[in-house]
Amino acid sequence: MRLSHSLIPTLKETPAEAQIASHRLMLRAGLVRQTSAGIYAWLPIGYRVLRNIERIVREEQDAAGAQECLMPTIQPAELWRESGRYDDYGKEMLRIRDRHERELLYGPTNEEMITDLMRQSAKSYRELPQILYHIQWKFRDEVRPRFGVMRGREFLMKDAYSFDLDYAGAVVSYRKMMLAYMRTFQRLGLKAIPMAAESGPIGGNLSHEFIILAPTGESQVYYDSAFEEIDYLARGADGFRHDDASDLERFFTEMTTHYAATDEKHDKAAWEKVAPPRRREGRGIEVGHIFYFGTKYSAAMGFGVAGPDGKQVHPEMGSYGIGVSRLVGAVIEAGHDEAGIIWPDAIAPFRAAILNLKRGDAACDRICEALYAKLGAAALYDDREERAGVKFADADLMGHPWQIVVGPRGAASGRVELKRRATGERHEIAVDDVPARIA
Ligand code: P5A
Repeated sequence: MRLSHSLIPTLKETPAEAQIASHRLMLRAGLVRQTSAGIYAWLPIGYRVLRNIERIVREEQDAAGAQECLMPTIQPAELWRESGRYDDYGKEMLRIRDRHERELLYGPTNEEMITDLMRQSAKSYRELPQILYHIQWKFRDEVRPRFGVMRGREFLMKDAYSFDLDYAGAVVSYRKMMLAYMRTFQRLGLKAIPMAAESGPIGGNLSHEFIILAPTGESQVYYDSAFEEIDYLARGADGFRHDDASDLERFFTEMTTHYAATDEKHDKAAWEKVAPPRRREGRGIEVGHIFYFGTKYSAAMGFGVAGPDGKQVHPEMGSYGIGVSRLVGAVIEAGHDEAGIIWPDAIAPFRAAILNLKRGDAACDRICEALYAKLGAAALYDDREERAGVKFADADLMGHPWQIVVGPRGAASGRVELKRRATGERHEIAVDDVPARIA
């Protein structure tokens, strides 16, 4: 993309409404703009990041054997009357009437709809287990939308739903998703701790939140410092298989041996057993939440399948959410400095920015155009008529992993400066070596 012809409205000033770093930086780097309270438009570079996160989430769901589908955002009220949640959900639910006075709602989650879809077709235990997921916009009319995309009213969620014949099967599905989540967060460069959590309005009795430690987080958390010492990132990824129940049990045990809980689930007696020097209290951002809730929806909505003995059984269910749009903010909270964002390579909007320090200089223009042609979609070419200082500041602000700085002195001898955003290291190298170095 050429910066001169892009909707990337970077701001020098800090927007007054933004209270936390990620919100400030998302506005300043031109990732998003608020269109109504808690509702955001994703501008080109913000949308690239959102799609990159979505891709990683999708790949890990697929690897765990979950099937992707896409349910609508608008749902009929009747489904929610069947489960009893239409009234329970209260003011957070956006209720809509169509021209025929039919009651609709903008979905805050999809347990009812997926249960309805399964009950229309699954008739036998032989069709189970199954896990379905989609990545779709949700609406919750939060009383206090804040911190930008972190607590929005419209937000993008990956929500998965598991159906099993019995409790033992449901536990396997639950652990499978937990493993997929640890891998997902690892690939996003985040250290997410699974913490015992209250299951809230989704219901059920086994639930974990995935928390990223950050002083600006909205959740109060308690955990054993073992989570800081142990390299959970490496463990989550390696050595455990999705398709082996005993492997999944070992994984689950490792993840839940040490004390880690959110405020609602904080168990004073269990906390006292953690050696005092290892006790940690802090704030965290909830980037994911998983629930086992048994037959709550299948029973309420009359979804049964024929069991092995021919008798009808209500499938055991679970649901598993990841805050995809919230993750954009969470990744920035975890990776930034005074100058701006520092994207992990895996989700950066562009691998590199090409900074043309002297437009109109024949050698600079030629080298920049050649690099841009070669790198294609991986590069953002800053071809604006701007001072070098502005280009440096914007590149740091936008946080591209690499900056390729093309100035007249080096260009004359076919050399450019390569800067790594995360470390600040700079090297002068030959133009021809650039693609391999940043690959
Ligand atoms: C699980 C999937 C559920 O809704 N039903 C389907 C279950 N869980 S949840 O915890 O309520 O939400 C899942 C994740 O979505 C993110 N999230 C939000 N992100 C931005 N703004 C919001 N207002 C918001 N509310 C929830 C969180 O990451 C949460 O873990």
